[in-house]
Amino acid sequence: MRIGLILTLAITVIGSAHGGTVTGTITFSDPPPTMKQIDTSADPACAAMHGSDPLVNEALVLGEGQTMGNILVRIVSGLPDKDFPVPTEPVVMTQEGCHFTPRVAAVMKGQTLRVLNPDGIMHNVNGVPRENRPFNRAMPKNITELDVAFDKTEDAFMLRCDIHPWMRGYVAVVDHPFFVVTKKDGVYKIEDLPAGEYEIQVWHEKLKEQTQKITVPADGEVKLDFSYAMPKRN
Ligand SMILES: [Cu+2]
Repeated sequence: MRIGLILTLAITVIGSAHGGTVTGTITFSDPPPTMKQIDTSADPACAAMHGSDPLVNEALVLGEGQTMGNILVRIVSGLPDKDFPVPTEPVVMTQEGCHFTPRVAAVMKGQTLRVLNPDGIMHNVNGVPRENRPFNRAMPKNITELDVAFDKTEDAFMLRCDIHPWMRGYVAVVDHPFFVVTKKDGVYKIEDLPAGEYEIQVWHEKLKEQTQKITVPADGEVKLDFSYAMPKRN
């Protein structure tokens, strides 16, 4: 009986160490624009990879119910001022099929961003950060992997491939682990937050950012949805 009691107590303590959760869905509220097909004919190798299913502009990626993919969701203020452990696993983006996948990613400061080129053709990775050091590396077909890391936090900046001008990727550098990039289902979940008041921000490459205040209770879950609309033309 004694052992049973001790186990129960241990589980309770682990449970409370998990902290609070903030979760929600990001949707697009307007009729979606038709995204243009990309003309990849400048590189027949890219065109051949897509055949009858050509690439389209991925600046707006919607799921069922107009949920939005490629939204970076992160806590932007309220966290304790401390160093959070940096994952040893890299964040991986690939240039496979002549487009960046995922198109949007975030890494922690000091964490490796690994860009793969499995296409067997020439790409390059031209990163144009403002805070961190810019980088521009050729990815000939025999270089299938490029590792980069960043020593300053930075809002999302663009990655390009100059050989295929339609290729676009975005990378943000964060100094904590409380961020996520949505898949097509538009759902985000940020867990293990200490109880407290925060600002949470969503970012889209064209529709920019929205910030909201939230209060996260210990062990509780806060639900907060966001919605984007087409920008108003003046
Ligand atoms: Cu390329």
